[in-house]
Amino acid sequence: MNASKTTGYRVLQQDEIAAVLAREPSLYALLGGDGSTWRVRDVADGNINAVYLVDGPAGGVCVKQALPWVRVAGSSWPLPIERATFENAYMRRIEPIVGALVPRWLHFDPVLHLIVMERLEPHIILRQGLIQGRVFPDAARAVADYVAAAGFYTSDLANPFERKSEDLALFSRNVALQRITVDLVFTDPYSVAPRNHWTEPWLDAWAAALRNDLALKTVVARYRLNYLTHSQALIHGDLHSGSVMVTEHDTRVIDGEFAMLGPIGFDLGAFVANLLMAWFAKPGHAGAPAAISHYRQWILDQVVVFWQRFDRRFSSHWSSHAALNDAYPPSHFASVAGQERLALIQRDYVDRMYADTLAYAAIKIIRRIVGFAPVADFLAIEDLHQRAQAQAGALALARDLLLQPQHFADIAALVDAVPRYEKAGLDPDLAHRY
Ligand code: SR1
Ligand code: MG
Repeated sequence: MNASKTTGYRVLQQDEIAAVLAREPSLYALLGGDGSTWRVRDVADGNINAVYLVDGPAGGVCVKQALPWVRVAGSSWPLPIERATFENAYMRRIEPIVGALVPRWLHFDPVLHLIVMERLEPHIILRQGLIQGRVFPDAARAVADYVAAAGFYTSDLANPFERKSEDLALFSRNVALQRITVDLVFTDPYSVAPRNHWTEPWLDAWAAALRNDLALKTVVARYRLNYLTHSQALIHGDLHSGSVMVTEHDTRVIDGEFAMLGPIGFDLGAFVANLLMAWFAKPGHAGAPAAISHYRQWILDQVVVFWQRFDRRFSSHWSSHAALNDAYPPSHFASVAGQERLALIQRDYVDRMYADTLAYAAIKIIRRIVGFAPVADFLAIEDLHQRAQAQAGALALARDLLLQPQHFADIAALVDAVPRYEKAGLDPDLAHRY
């Protein structure tokens, strides 16, 4: 569908963008001038949508249009344009909760399925920054704050169930993108699927081992079901390092089109997975050995910062939030004993999210190495044998995270263990570390 007579939707060409924006008075004023000199650049970087940056004499905006297909695959892979409606609804819901951790939302055109948001400048995609070996001192903390606030304030812990039901009714209709996740994240990597790719032939044995490991597929199935049924909070649904834009002192989460009611650990695991993949890929990128080793330590430190900050912030939202909720009604826990019990309940709740985080991180790592949509961190390693060695290390860690989580009892144990997987190697039978 390039154009639809019934809905008025059409795929915009780059030279039409300025005229479409100029129709909207607030955008016309924000960009300044008369529109004829606005500079429009195609900066699409993700897998799915068209994205443009538009600069005028007074300011700039970022424009995102949902295409009727997956951008990197073309018209052979159709995808409903309504995903932009869900992204708009997610941002409207989440912005009052997370404030400046997202770009300012400027406009949504429900006919063209076009989103206009603040142009982030001089931000870059976190994944690119990690590949370049740049340090972003606040990023892990900020993303942790985002997940803690968004997760807590959209959960049953902070709302009467009627409010949560409204979110559920709306976002449970975002099925096209959930289908992508079910297939690409949870299912295809463990099957022979036409969209799967890996670093051939080096990872052939690993791909086969993942397909043939019934114990592993049993754990993955448990988490696929958890993803489908555990409507814990409104989650972002695709919180990898390509969904975060950074400067040294500012961090924004973007791309909420996969939003759904799901387990908070799915978002936490996505972010942890992408930090860990950056760690495994790093020796394949340019740089002096000492600098690379220093940078890798910084990445592992960020995994710890991320989890600990999330734990602290989520727990403190819970402790300080007195509003009506149907999960743990204040009337049940008002006594001293009740408060003590609530503290234990709180600890258990966060511990369960930690377990989910590890499992989803592992599943996210596997999907990026033997499924569709590889990450640039590994693709930046030109030598295919070296790339496969780095990926094999990440796969070996992921497998142990799923099959032997008891060895990663807390975040310190996780980051202590990671370097042991560096040389896990291309033979999956020899790659076990426990
Ligand atoms: C067809 S979309 C492939 C992937 O890109 C997105 O960022 C999601 O991670 C999705 O699974
Ligand atoms: Mg995206």
